[in-house]
Amino acid sequence: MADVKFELITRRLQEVLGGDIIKAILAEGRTPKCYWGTAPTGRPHIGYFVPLTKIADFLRADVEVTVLLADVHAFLDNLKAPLELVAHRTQYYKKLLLAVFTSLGIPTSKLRFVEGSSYQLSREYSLDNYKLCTLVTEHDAKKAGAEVVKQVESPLLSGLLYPGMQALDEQYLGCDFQFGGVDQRKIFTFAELYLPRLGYAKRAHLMNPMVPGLGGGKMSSSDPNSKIDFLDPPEVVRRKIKNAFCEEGNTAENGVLAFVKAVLIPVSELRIERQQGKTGADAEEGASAIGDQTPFALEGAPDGTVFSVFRKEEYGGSLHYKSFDELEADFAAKKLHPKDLKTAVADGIIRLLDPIRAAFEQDEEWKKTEKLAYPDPNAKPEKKKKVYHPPPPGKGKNAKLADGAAGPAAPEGQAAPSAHAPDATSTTGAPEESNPAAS
Ligand code: STL
Repeated sequence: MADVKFELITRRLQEVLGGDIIKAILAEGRTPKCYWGTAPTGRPHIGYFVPLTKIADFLRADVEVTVLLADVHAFLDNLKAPLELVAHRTQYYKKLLLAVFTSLGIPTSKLRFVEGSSYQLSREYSLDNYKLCTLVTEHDAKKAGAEVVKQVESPLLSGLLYPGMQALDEQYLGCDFQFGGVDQRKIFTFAELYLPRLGYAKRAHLMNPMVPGLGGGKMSSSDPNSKIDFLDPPEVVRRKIKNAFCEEGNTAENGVLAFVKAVLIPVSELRIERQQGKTGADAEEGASAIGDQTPFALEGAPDGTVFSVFRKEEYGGSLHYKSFDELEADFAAKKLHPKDLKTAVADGIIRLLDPIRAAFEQDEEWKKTEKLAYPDPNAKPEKKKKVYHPPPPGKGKNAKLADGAAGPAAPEGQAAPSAHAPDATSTTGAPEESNPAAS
């Protein structure tokens, strides 16, 4: 039993550090606890299906999963999420992640969502953060964040705090292992080194492979056409897939093939396993799923098909695959044309996104949050409010009044506030006409 769970927890990962920690917990019959963190910055794209399908495995192995909405990290990283937007983005991410989990048939009652700011501003956490600052060299902090924190010409101090706080999150969220992409590796090894120096336990780290974007490069690139948004309608999905880099016979840097491998096939397998009654730790798993829950196989496909590609009879008829390796081999041998593959992948993505967009359309609060979280950059800026600048002492229309009479009266023994003091009336920003003190 422990072996089966360990296999489920670690399958399809690129790397596992500290697997013995998890094995020991399972051997004792205890429930491992894990967390996955995401910083609510830009609009999440369908690359998020990759960690989320892995989280489905954790839950099936009865792991307690926490999703950290790392709101403080979202602005520590070069203000990727400006402070005034971060709360809205956190809510947007939460709504979206809940809808995606539901669409995958993952019971969200098994998940705990935590906002970073709910504990990262506490006295204890702050003190640990400062303690860590006395242990970590600037060099080590920089190195740890090199792949995750945006690299800029004039690096800010906040980027140096990022890795240390992520390490502390493991302690404060009470996890046994942290899960993330292999891009987090330097932060993970940093945490393994420094948590014990604070007297805390070293945690295990499980890493997913990185999945290339549709341009063949990193999915999180700033080119909006290389990423498919969770709310993109079918025609936009088709256009973006059509423009994706997917060269005949070339399986390297092929974002379309990579998506089949990392998302469509694992989702198909999950659905097939459920059809067979293999629901893992939770018998109710999948019961509350919304949307079509059949694998990405065409009608009439042989049993065990995890991915089908439709083709007219005159082009040789449809293709059915039981594994990614078979699909990849056909593509490499040019037996499968990019155009046919792209159509099948677009169909699959449209099916995955359908219930998520439907959930969005039905949720007025979510729609409002979306507008606030990601305001239209082309919208006309609001007219700037007129700011009240007080005249220097002795000038302006009240200058003839006796000193101090126009402003708040000074209590006995105290000087009247000066125009330069922070509590002077000027800081209200109220326009002169509506300033009762001036009328
Ligand atoms: C991103 C993109 C990504 C991962 C993260 C952020 C992770 C953030 C994070 C923050 C604090 C933690 C753990 C993870 O404790 O792929 O923008």
